Amino acid sequence: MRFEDAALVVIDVQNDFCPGGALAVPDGDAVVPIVNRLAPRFAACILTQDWHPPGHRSFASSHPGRAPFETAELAYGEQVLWPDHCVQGTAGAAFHPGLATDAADLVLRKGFRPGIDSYSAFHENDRRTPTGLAGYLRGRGITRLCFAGLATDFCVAWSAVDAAREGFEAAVVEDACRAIDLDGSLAAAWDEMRAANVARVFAADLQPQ
Ligand code: VGL
Ligand code: ZN
Repeated sequence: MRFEDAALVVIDVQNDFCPGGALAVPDGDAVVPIVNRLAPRFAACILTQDWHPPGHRSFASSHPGRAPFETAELAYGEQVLWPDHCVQGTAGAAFHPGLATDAADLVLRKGFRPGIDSYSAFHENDRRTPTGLAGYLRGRGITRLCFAGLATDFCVAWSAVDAAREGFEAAVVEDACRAIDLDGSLAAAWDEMRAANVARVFAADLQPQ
């Protein structure tokens, strides 16, 4: 079985989000074999890559006196301040070495504007600036999206909710994701996804019948 009108969107499976990385998601590398098995079942596979310039405004190090995981008010609203991570061209920004990147049709980089973070693969955190992904998918006739990767409660959730708002049928493959879970952020993310009509599925649900 192949989902002809469906794409797997693999969010930020990069070294900095895996154990040993600058913003390590617990057990983050566990998604790699699951994603590699799922990707060939879809008509399209899209990888996103968090891709920040040095000194990005989402970095706590850009805000004197502030520490990682605090929040700050930026021009577009509240923003969590992160440890420096996924700096363009660094080993931390590279995909996990086990990820089957050759099978991807598109690598979408996000978070490259110095002053705006971009959790979602569709819009930057100002909720307005598009990344261009919706147009790409529509141009290919893709209507259904399954999301996997890191982290469930930030970039995966924001991407899936945006996808549903853009009119795509969206599902998150729960066991193909791992979360940061900052102060209840994982439960809040699932609540938001449910409210946005994002389906919650498991990799086994996507196997051939
Ligand atoms: C992410 C925090 C900062 C993510 C990216 O991929 O979930 N989280 N940048
Ligand atoms: Zn980031």
